[in-house]
Amino acid sequence: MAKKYKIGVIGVGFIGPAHMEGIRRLGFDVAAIAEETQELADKAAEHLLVPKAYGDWKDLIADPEIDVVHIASPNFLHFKHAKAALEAGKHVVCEKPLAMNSAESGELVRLAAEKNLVNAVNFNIRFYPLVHEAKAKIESGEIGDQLYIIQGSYLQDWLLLDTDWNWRLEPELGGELRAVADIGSHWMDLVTFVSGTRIQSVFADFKTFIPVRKKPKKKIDTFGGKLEVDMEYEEKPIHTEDYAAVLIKFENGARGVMTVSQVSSGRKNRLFFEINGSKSSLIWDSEVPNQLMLGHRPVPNQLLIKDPSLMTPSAQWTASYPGGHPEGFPDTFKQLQTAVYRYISLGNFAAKPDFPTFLDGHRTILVDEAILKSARENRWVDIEY
Ligand code: NAI
Ligand code: SOE
Repeated sequence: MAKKYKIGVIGVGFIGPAHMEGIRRLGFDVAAIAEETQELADKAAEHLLVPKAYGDWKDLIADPEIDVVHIASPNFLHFKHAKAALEAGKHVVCEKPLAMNSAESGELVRLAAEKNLVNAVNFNIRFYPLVHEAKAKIESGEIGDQLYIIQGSYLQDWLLLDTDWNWRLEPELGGELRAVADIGSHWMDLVTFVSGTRIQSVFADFKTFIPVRKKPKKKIDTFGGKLEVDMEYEEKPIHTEDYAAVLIKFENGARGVMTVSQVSSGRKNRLFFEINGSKSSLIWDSEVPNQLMLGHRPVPNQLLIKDPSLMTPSAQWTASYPGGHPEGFPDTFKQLQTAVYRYISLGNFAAKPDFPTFLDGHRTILVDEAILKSARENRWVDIEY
């Protein structure tokens, strides 16, 4: 019988509980959580029904009962948390972006390999069933021998107003890049996964539409950062991009463009991609994730509604429910973790992982850095993997 893993989660704000839900759906125990203070940890543990609450993440990592550490803290802490967990001999599932820069992410890749520990980055969007199906269709040649154009966007509106606030707006906490690293990282990982080709060079244009924002003096939640009447605030200059457009050349010769924005009214959390091949096209929208459009020239277009019996065998496992039973955002966490924990259970860490690893997280950061350089220097920049 498979081992019943004991898992520790660091950071249980917005997304930590989504990790926990996935872990519990697989039948494993969330044995402990860690938060910024003991008070926050105790409160969250009571609410989320967790037996152990740590006010210091080092104690969670040192806990001998914990087999795997999930990291869902703000970006600037990922490197510190992941490094300590690996040094303590724990497998790690870390949120994106893996680290604040490629020096850090490269060190994590090397350390995980040296310690022979399983390492995953939570690029969860890969695990919508029809995303796996899109990849299978490209691999089978259904879209054509050649991919011509890979384009799309990731648009949100939760930072539209100057009264919207979150730690992601502060470079020391979120990183030098905002929209690109926070949501563009998902898009770039996704199209690389689906198309099977990496980004070779980039030309970027950035804009910060809201140069000064009102930062509330009290702590507020992700996606809940609305300044309330009478709330005290301070004015903060903003140095990270609200919007970016990035022209892309892919290694296989395809061309593309990615648009990201956190100030696009009406777009709540919409990742969109369209891949045009020499024969057909694939079109997918994360806000309607159970539909994949297949675009054709000589015959009418098709709309594939998620249904494992209509999917390619290699992609079928990502759909847990039959056709007509939609799967959504929380299911992607469960499926990514299914892949990770299956791999841990099988114990052959020389095998190719079927989930995003620290190497994928590192490569995305290398692309992020090239995008930043391009925007600053107003020129094409190649990525050196
Ligand atoms: P959040 O601010 O809602 O939650 C972060 C939590 O970490 C907070 O509860 C905070 O108190 C806690 N924390 C801060 N310092 C800590 C410390 N020293 N020790 C332990 N806990 C500490 O942020 P959110 O939105 O949950 O994002 C967390 C991470 O997850 C980010 O890196 C973000 O990029 C990523 N994310 C990924 C998503 C995905 O779909 N893959 C979705 C949302 C976030
Ligand atoms: C905020 O932009 C955010 O929570 C990102 O950090 C996540 O990665 C994305 O999945 C949803 O939006």
